Amino acid sequence: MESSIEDSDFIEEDYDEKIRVMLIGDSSVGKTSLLKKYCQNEFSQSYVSTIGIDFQIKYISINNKKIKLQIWDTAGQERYHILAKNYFTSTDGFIIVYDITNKMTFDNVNNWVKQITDISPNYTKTIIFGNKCDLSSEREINSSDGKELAEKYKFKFYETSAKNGDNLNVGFEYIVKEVLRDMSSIKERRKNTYILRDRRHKNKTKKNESCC
Ligand SMILES: Nc1nc2c(ncn2[C@@H]2O[C@H](COP(=O)(O)OP(=O)(O)OP(=O)(O)O)[C@@H](O)[C@H]2O)c(=O)[nH]1
Ligand SMILES: [Mg+2]
Repeated sequence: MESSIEDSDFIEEDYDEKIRVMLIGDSSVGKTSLLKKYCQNEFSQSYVSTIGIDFQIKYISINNKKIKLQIWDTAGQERYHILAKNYFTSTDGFIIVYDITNKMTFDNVNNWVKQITDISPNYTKTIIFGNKCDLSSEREINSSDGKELAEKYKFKFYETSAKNGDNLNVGFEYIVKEVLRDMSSIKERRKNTYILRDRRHKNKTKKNESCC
């Protein structure tokens, strides 16, 4: 389901900062499961592929600040990638997820990094999750390979499990802290994104006026 990213729904609420984080990665790596485990402490073995894009909200406290964390869950299926990319510029931090039992999803991390850097500004924060670390007997990617890949991009790396919750709190908190460290430039970027969006909207309205 497509969700609205308008800012007006945040105005009256009690929080110090709002931060938008997006989960990206191949189909079936566990993005939706990670979100469910982190937000609701629930896990299901059944697989329902995400259609389009969706988000959930979680309030957390970091550095004595109340953070409204909006976590976007994207679909791994190729046909929805363009939709997700539309939201990249308004995202503060990315979590690239691969499945430690599926080498192809690990190899594709490079493509996901490229997609982010093609569209998003340099100061966007990114980390990598090697998910399903509870399935050690099916492992295709060693921990050290995940770490090495992350180091190549200077990203932080965690092995996670949406099933038992391994490293979820620490991983999400890390990306939030990274975003908070850069909050002033992120706010500047947000302002510019809204100005651009507003101009596009006005141009559209003008066109419609002239044709009627
Ligand atoms: N054992 C184990 N299974 C997991 C884990 N995370 C996800 N799964 C399973 O992997 C399958 C796919 O999980 P999803 O969370 O739907 O994957 P997704 O990345 O959201 O997939 P798309 O929506 O298609 O992009 C489901 O059957 C989950 O139960 C995990 O950490 N451990
Ligand atoms: Mg999903």
